[in-house]
Amino acid sequence: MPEQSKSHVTVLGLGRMGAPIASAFLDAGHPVTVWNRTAAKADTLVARGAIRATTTAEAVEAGPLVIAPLLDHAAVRQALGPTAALLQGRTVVNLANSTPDHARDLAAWAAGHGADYLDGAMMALPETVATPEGFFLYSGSQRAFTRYRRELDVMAPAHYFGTDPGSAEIHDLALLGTGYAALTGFLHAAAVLDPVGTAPEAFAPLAARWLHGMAEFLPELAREAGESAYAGGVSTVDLNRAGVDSLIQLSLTSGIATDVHEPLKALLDKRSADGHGQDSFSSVFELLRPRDT
Ligand code: FVH
Repeated sequence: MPEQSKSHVTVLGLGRMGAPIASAFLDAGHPVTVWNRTAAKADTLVARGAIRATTTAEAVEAGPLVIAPLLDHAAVRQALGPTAALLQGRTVVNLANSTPDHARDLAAWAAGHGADYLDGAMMALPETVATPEGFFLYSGSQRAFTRYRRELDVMAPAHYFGTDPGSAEIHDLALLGTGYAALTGFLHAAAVLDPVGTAPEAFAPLAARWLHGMAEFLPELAREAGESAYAGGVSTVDLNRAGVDSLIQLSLTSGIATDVHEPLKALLDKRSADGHGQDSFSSVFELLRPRDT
Protein backbone atom coordinates (compact mmCIF):
# COMPACT_ATOMS: atom_id res chain seq x y z
CA MET A 1 0.00 0.00 0.00
CA PRO A 2 1.36 3.46 -0.82
CA GLU A 3 2.18 5.54 2.24
CA GLN A 4 -0.41 8.23 2.98
CA SER A 5 1.00 11.66 2.20
CA LYS A 6 2.22 13.53 5.26
CA SER A 7 0.44 16.72 6.24
CA HIS A 8 2.02 20.11 5.71
CA VAL A 9 3.47 21.78 8.81
CA THR A 10 4.30 25.45 9.29
CA VAL A 11 6.84 26.35 11.97
CA LEU A 12 6.98 29.98 13.15
CA GLY A 13 10.18 30.62 15.09
CA LEU A 14 13.49 28.84 14.57
CA GLY A 15 15.24 29.46 17.86
CA ARG A 16 16.85 26.81 20.04
CA MET A 17 13.57 24.84 20.16
CA GLY A 18 12.00 25.79 16.81
CA ALA A 19 14.98 24.71 14.68
CA PRO A 20 15.09 21.10 15.97
CA ILE A 21 11.28 20.95 15.75
CA ALA A 22 11.30 21.96 12.08
CA SER A 23 14.18 19.56 11.53
CA ALA A 24 12.23 16.70 13.13
CA PHE A 25 9.31 17.28 10.75
CA LEU A 26 11.68 17.22 7.77
CA ASP A 27 13.21 13.98 9.10
CA ALA A 28 9.70 12.52 9.40
CA GLY A 29 8.96 13.34 5.75
CA HIS A 30 6.54 16.25 6.23
CA PRO A 31 6.45 19.20 3.86
CA VAL A 32 7.58 22.08 6.10
CA THR A 33 7.28 25.84 5.70
CA VAL A 34 9.42 27.90 8.04
CA TRP A 35 9.48 31.52 9.11
CA ASN A 36 11.82 33.30 11.48
CA ARG A 37 12.13 36.99 12.35
CA THR A 38 15.87 36.74 11.70
CA ALA A 39 15.60 35.16 8.26
CA ALA A 40 19.12 33.67 8.11
CA LYS A 41 18.23 31.14 10.83
CA ALA A 42 16.12 29.33 8.21
CA ASP A 43 19.04 28.75 5.81
CA THR A 44 20.10 25.28 7.02
CA LEU A 45 16.51 24.04 7.05
CA VAL A 46 15.83 25.47 3.59
CA ALA A 47 18.97 23.70 2.33
CA ARG A 48 17.40 20.48 3.67
CA GLY A 49 14.11 21.06 1.82
CA ALA A 50 12.03 23.39 3.99
CA ILE A 51 10.11 26.17 2.22
CA ARG A 52 11.06 29.67 3.34
CA ALA A 53 8.24 32.13 4.05
CA THR A 54 9.19 35.78 4.16
CA THR A 55 6.16 36.85 6.19
CA THR A 56 4.06 35.12 8.84
CA ALA A 57 1.03 35.54 6.57
CA GLU A 58 2.80 33.61 3.80
CA ALA A 59 3.77 30.93 6.34
CA VAL A 60 0.25 30.55 7.74
CA GLU A 61 -1.29 30.41 4.28
CA ALA A 62 1.00 27.52 3.36
CA GLY A 63 -0.90 24.88 5.34
CA PRO A 64 -3.51 23.86 7.91
CA LEU A 65 -1.22 23.31 10.92
CA VAL A 66 0.75 26.23 12.36
CA ILE A 67 3.21 25.49 15.17
CA ALA A 68 4.74 28.44 17.03
CA PRO A 69 7.74 27.70 19.30
CA LEU A 70 8.42 31.40 19.81
CA LEU A 71 10.00 33.17 22.77
CA ASP A 72 6.93 34.31 24.69
CA HIS A 73 3.33 35.46 24.54
CA ALA A 74 4.22 38.88 23.10
CA ALA A 75 6.24 37.29 20.29
CA VAL A 76 3.34 34.97 19.42
CA ARG A 77 0.87 37.89 19.35
CA GLN A 78 3.25 39.89 17.14
CA ALA A 79 3.82 37.00 14.75
CA LEU A 80 0.19 35.92 14.47
CA GLY A 81 -1.40 39.38 14.56
CA PRO A 82 -1.02 40.07 10.83
CA THR A 83 -2.37 36.59 9.96
CA ALA A 84 -5.76 36.97 11.69
CA ALA A 85 -7.77 37.03 8.47
CA LEU A 86 -6.08 33.83 7.27
CA LEU A 87 -6.66 31.67 10.35
CA GLN A 88 -10.15 30.40 9.46
CA GLY A 89 -10.14 26.57 9.48
CA ARG A 90 -6.51 26.26 10.56
CA THR A 91 -5.02 24.95 13.79
CA VAL A 92 -2.58 27.02 15.84
CA VAL A 93 -0.28 25.25 18.29
CA ASN A 94 1.35 27.79 20.59
CA LEU A 95 4.46 26.33 22.23
CA ALA A 96 5.77 29.52 23.86
CA ASN A 97 6.03 29.54 27.62
CA SER A 98 3.40 31.88 29.08
CA THR A 99 0.78 32.15 31.81
CA PRO A 100 -2.53 30.25 31.83
CA ASP A 101 -4.41 33.52 31.30
CA HIS A 102 -2.29 34.42 28.27
CA ALA A 103 -3.06 30.98 26.83
CA ARG A 104 -6.78 31.51 27.41
CA ASP A 105 -6.64 34.98 25.81
CA LEU A 106 -4.90 33.62 22.74
CA ALA A 107 -7.34 30.71 22.48
CA ALA A 108 -10.26 33.16 22.53
CA TRP A 109 -8.54 35.35 19.94
CA ALA A 110 -7.87 32.36 17.66
CA ALA A 111 -11.45 31.09 18.06
CA GLY A 112 -12.68 34.57 17.13
CA HIS A 113 -10.84 34.16 13.84
CA GLY A 114 -12.14 30.64 13.20
CA ALA A 115 -9.01 28.72 14.23
CA ASP A 116 -8.64 25.71 16.51
CA TYR A 117 -6.14 26.42 19.28
CA LEU A 118 -3.86 24.14 21.24
CA ASP A 119 -1.58 25.48 23.92
CA GLY A 120 1.58 23.49 24.40
CA ALA A 121 4.39 23.31 26.93
CA MET A 122 7.71 21.80 25.92
CA MET A 123 9.14 19.62 28.67
CA ALA A 124 12.30 19.10 26.66
CA LEU A 125 15.67 20.60 25.91
CA PRO A 126 16.72 21.43 22.35
CA GLU A 127 18.69 18.17 22.21
CA THR A 128 15.77 16.05 23.50
CA VAL A 129 13.26 17.24 20.88
CA ALA A 130 12.06 14.17 18.94
CA THR A 131 13.62 11.78 21.48
CA PRO A 132 11.87 9.70 24.16
CA GLU A 133 13.43 11.87 26.90
CA GLY A 134 11.35 14.91 25.96
CA PHE A 135 7.58 15.24 26.33
CA PHE A 136 5.13 18.00 25.50
CA LEU A 137 1.91 18.94 27.34
CA TYR A 138 -1.17 20.23 25.52
CA SER A 139 -4.56 21.66 26.36
CA GLY A 140 -7.30 23.40 24.40
CA SER A 141 -9.11 22.05 21.37
CA GLN A 142 -9.65 18.30 21.75
CA ARG A 143 -10.52 18.13 18.07
CA ALA A 144 -7.15 19.60 17.13
CA PHE A 145 -5.29 17.29 19.52
CA THR A 146 -7.01 14.23 18.04
CA ARG A 147 -6.63 15.38 14.45
CA TYR A 148 -2.95 16.22 14.74
CA ARG A 149 -1.83 13.70 17.35
CA ARG A 150 0.52 12.03 14.89
CA GLU A 151 2.18 15.33 13.97
CA LEU A 152 2.47 16.37 17.63
CA ASP A 153 4.17 13.07 18.47
CA VAL A 154 6.87 13.88 15.89
CA MET A 155 8.14 16.64 18.22
CA ALA A 156 7.90 14.60 21.45
CA PRO A 157 5.42 12.22 23.10
CA ALA A 158 2.24 14.30 23.50
CA HIS A 159 0.08 14.47 26.65
CA TYR A 160 -3.36 16.12 26.68
CA PHE A 161 -4.62 18.00 29.76
CA GLY A 162 -8.16 18.92 28.78
CA THR A 163 -10.07 21.65 27.03
CA ASP A 164 -9.04 24.57 29.29
CA PRO A 165 -6.32 26.22 27.17
CA GLY A 166 -4.56 27.29 30.39
CA SER A 167 -4.20 23.78 31.75
CA ALA A 168 -0.99 22.86 29.90
CA GLU A 169 0.69 26.04 31.21
CA ILE A 170 -0.44 25.30 34.78
CA HIS A 171 1.09 21.81 34.56
CA ASP A 172 4.19 23.27 32.90
CA LEU A 173 4.65 25.80 35.72
CA ALA A 174 4.07 23.07 38.32
CA LEU A 175 6.86 21.01 36.76
CA LEU A 176 9.12 24.04 36.45
CA GLY A 177 8.54 24.80 40.14
CA THR A 178 9.46 21.24 41.09
CA GLY A 179 12.64 21.43 39.01
CA TYR A 180 13.65 24.90 40.22
CA ALA A 181 13.48 23.78 43.87
CA ALA A 182 15.77 20.82 43.16
CA LEU A 183 18.22 22.79 41.01
CA THR A 184 18.43 25.69 43.46
CA GLY A 185 19.04 23.16 46.23
CA PHE A 186 21.90 21.74 44.17
CA LEU A 187 23.46 25.19 43.64
CA HIS A 188 23.26 25.88 47.37
CA ALA A 189 24.93 22.51 48.00
CA ALA A 190 27.70 23.43 45.55
CA ALA A 191 28.27 26.62 47.58
CA VAL A 192 28.36 24.64 50.82
CA LEU A 193 30.92 22.23 49.36
CA ASP A 194 33.12 24.91 47.82
CA PRO A 195 35.06 25.71 51.05
CA VAL A 196 35.87 22.00 51.55
CA GLY A 197 37.18 21.65 48.02
CA THR A 198 34.48 19.38 46.56
CA ALA A 199 33.86 20.59 43.01
CA PRO A 200 30.25 20.76 41.71
CA GLU A 201 31.22 18.26 38.98
CA ALA A 202 32.37 15.76 41.61
CA PHE A 203 29.21 16.24 43.67
CA ALA A 204 26.76 16.02 40.74
CA PRO A 205 26.69 12.18 40.46
CA LEU A 206 26.05 11.86 44.20
CA ALA A 207 23.27 14.46 44.02
CA ALA A 208 21.74 12.70 41.01
CA ARG A 209 21.69 9.42 42.95
CA TRP A 210 20.05 11.14 45.93
CA LEU A 211 17.45 12.85 43.72
CA HIS A 212 16.66 9.52 42.11
CA GLY A 213 15.83 8.16 45.57
CA MET A 214 13.74 11.27 46.30
CA ALA A 215 11.83 10.73 43.06
CA GLU A 216 10.99 7.21 44.19
CA PHE A 217 9.52 8.71 47.38
CA LEU A 218 7.15 10.96 45.38
CA PRO A 219 4.22 8.48 45.13
CA GLU A 220 4.15 8.15 48.94
CA LEU A 221 4.39 11.93 49.39
CA ALA A 222 1.60 12.34 46.85
CA ARG A 223 -0.61 9.78 48.60
CA GLU A 224 -0.18 11.48 51.98
CA ALA A 225 -0.93 14.94 50.55
CA GLY A 226 -3.81 13.67 48.40
CA GLU A 227 -5.48 11.90 51.34
CA SER A 228 -4.41 14.43 54.03
CA ALA A 229 -3.01 11.34 55.80
CA TYR A 230 -0.09 12.65 57.81
CA ALA A 231 0.06 10.33 60.82
CA GLY A 232 2.70 7.64 61.24
CA GLY A 233 5.11 8.88 58.57
CA VAL A 234 8.78 7.99 58.99
CA SER A 235 9.94 11.56 58.31
CA THR A 236 8.20 13.99 60.65
CA VAL A 237 7.95 17.78 60.62
CA ASP A 238 10.15 18.08 63.74
CA LEU A 239 12.78 15.71 62.38
CA ASN A 240 13.06 17.75 59.17
CA ARG A 241 12.91 21.02 61.11
CA ALA A 242 16.10 19.96 62.88
CA GLY A 243 17.69 18.96 59.56
CA VAL A 244 16.84 22.23 57.83
CA ASP A 245 18.01 24.14 60.91
CA SER A 246 21.41 22.38 60.76
CA LEU A 247 21.66 23.27 57.08
CA ILE A 248 20.93 26.92 57.84
CA GLN A 249 23.48 26.94 60.69
CA LEU A 250 26.11 25.48 58.35
CA SER A 251 25.29 28.16 55.75
CA LEU A 252 25.65 30.90 58.39
CA THR A 253 28.98 29.65 59.70
CA SER A 254 30.29 29.24 56.13
CA GLY A 255 29.16 32.70 55.03
CA ILE A 256 26.67 31.23 52.55
CA ALA A 257 23.24 32.72 51.82
CA THR A 258 20.39 31.08 53.70
CA ASP A 259 17.71 32.36 51.29
CA VAL A 260 17.06 28.95 49.74
CA HIS A 261 16.04 27.18 52.94
CA GLU A 262 14.60 29.95 55.16
CA PRO A 263 11.13 29.70 53.55
CA LEU A 264 11.02 25.94 54.19
CA LYS A 265 12.19 26.47 57.78
CA ALA A 266 9.37 29.00 58.28
CA LEU A 267 6.80 26.49 57.03
CA LEU A 268 8.13 23.71 59.27
CA ASP A 269 8.27 26.07 62.28
CA LYS A 270 4.64 27.02 61.69
CA ARG A 271 3.50 23.39 61.44
CA SER A 272 5.33 22.60 64.65
CA ALA A 273 3.97 25.66 66.49
CA ASP A 274 0.46 24.63 65.38
CA GLY A 275 0.94 21.27 67.12
CA HIS A 276 1.78 19.16 64.03
CA GLY A 277 5.44 18.40 64.81
CA GLN A 278 4.85 14.65 64.74
CA ASP A 279 2.94 14.75 61.44
CA SER A 280 4.67 13.67 58.27
CA PHE A 281 6.83 16.22 56.38
CA SER A 282 4.19 16.12 53.62
CA SER A 283 1.79 17.95 55.96
CA VAL A 284 3.50 21.21 54.91
CA PHE A 285 1.05 20.88 52.02
CA GLU A 286 -1.66 22.12 54.42
CA LEU A 287 0.08 25.52 54.55
CA LEU A 288 0.50 25.76 50.78
CA ARG A 289 -2.84 24.61 49.39
CA PRO A 290 -5.66 27.08 48.76
CA ARG A 291 -7.98 27.11 51.74
CA ASP A 292 -11.69 27.83 52.02
CA THR A 293 -12.21 31.22 53.68
N1 FVH B 1 15.73 26.54 25.41
C1 FVH B 1 15.33 25.77 26.41
O1 FVH B 1 16.11 25.05 26.99
C2 FVH B 1 13.89 25.76 26.90
C3 FVH B 1 13.36 24.34 26.91
C4 FVH B 1 11.93 24.27 27.38
C5 FVH B 1 11.03 25.24 26.62
N2 FVH B 1 11.58 26.58 26.62
C6 FVH B 1 10.65 27.57 26.04
O2 FVH B 1 10.63 27.42 24.62
C7 FVH B 1 10.27 28.66 24.01
C8 FVH B 1 11.29 28.95 22.92
O3 FVH B 1 12.55 29.00 23.54
P1 FVH B 1 13.91 28.94 22.69
O4 FVH B 1 14.93 28.34 23.58
O5 FVH B 1 13.68 28.33 21.37
O6 FVH B 1 14.20 30.51 22.56
P2 FVH B 1 15.20 31.23 21.56
O7 FVH B 1 16.28 30.34 21.12
O8 FVH B 1 15.58 32.51 22.23
O9 FVH B 1 14.28 31.55 20.29
C9 FVH B 1 13.21 32.45 20.39
C10 FVH B 1 12.47 32.54 19.07
O10 FVH B 1 11.45 33.54 19.19
C11 FVH B 1 11.70 34.54 18.17
N3 FVH B 1 11.24 35.83 18.65
C12 FVH B 1 11.55 36.44 19.81
N4 FVH B 1 10.89 37.60 19.91
C13 FVH B 1 10.15 37.75 18.80
C14 FVH B 1 9.24 38.73 18.31
N5 FVH B 1 8.97 39.81 19.02
N6 FVH B 1 8.66 38.53 17.10
C15 FVH B 1 8.93 37.42 16.39
N7 FVH B 1 9.78 36.44 16.78
C16 FVH B 1 10.39 36.60 17.98
C17 FVH B 1 13.19 34.48 17.92
O11 FVH B 1 13.44 35.08 16.68
P3 FVH B 1 14.93 35.64 16.31
O12 FVH B 1 15.48 36.24 17.58
O13 FVH B 1 15.72 34.45 15.87
O14 FVH B 1 14.70 36.63 15.26
C18 FVH B 1 13.40 32.97 17.92
O15 FVH B 1 12.94 32.38 16.74
C19 FVH B 1 10.30 29.71 25.13
O16 FVH B 1 8.98 30.04 25.49
C20 FVH B 1 11.03 29.01 26.27
O17 FVH B 1 10.62 29.45 27.54
C21 FVH B 1 12.94 26.66 26.10
